[in-house]
Amino acid sequence: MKLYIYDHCPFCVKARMIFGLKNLPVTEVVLLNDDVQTPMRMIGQKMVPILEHDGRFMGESMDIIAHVDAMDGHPVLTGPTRPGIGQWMRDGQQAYIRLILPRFAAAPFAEFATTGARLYFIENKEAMIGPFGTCLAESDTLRTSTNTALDQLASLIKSPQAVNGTLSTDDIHLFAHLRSLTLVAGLDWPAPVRAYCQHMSQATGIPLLDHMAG
Ligand SMILES: N[C@@H](CCC(=O)N[C@@H](CS)C(=O)NCC(=O)O)C(=O)O
Repeated sequence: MKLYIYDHCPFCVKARMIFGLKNLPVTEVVLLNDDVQTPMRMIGQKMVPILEHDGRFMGESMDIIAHVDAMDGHPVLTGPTRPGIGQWMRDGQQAYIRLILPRFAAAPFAEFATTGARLYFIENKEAMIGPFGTCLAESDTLRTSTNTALDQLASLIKSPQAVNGTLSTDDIHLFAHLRSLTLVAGLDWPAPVRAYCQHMSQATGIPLLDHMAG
């Protein structure tokens, strides 16, 4: 199986997670961010993640996860979800987007290996949220609200192994979200949230982004 991704992309992190959690081999292929043709040819949209399996292509991270988790008859995402986890992510979404997009754009990800690929990202995302310079100027305020939210999340985490105690799709969404936030320098990570990130990073084989935080 091959998984076409961008390294920064939280939806791709979700799809990558299931392979790590199930210890299944997959070849990850990082596309350049301005490569429109390859994803268009595969799924008719300029969108990742894309799974290639037995000559067929599948888009949509959660479809890929359901497909891969069911493949061997031993699913790992068996636990119930809790509405509070999804709500926590939705509540912080605006600050999250404004913190992470400008930092994605400046980081040394393989999908931005060419200037054209990086510019493609910047132009597209600035069209969505406005100039990155404005977002970066708001960093202190955005960090303050995110720190408050991380404190709240600490009390929601039942175990470093699984936010609700047993692995579920909440872990897929939450780890993908938190991994992006590790690119933001100067956040105060409560110990339970940090332990959760570290455990999930190890269990999935997906590195956190602290080493390139800014
Ligand atoms: N619904 C899709 C969303 C995937 C998505 O939004 N991917 C983004 C990257 S994070 C993308 O490919 N956007 C097009 C682009 O960046 O040009 C899924 O969950 O797989």
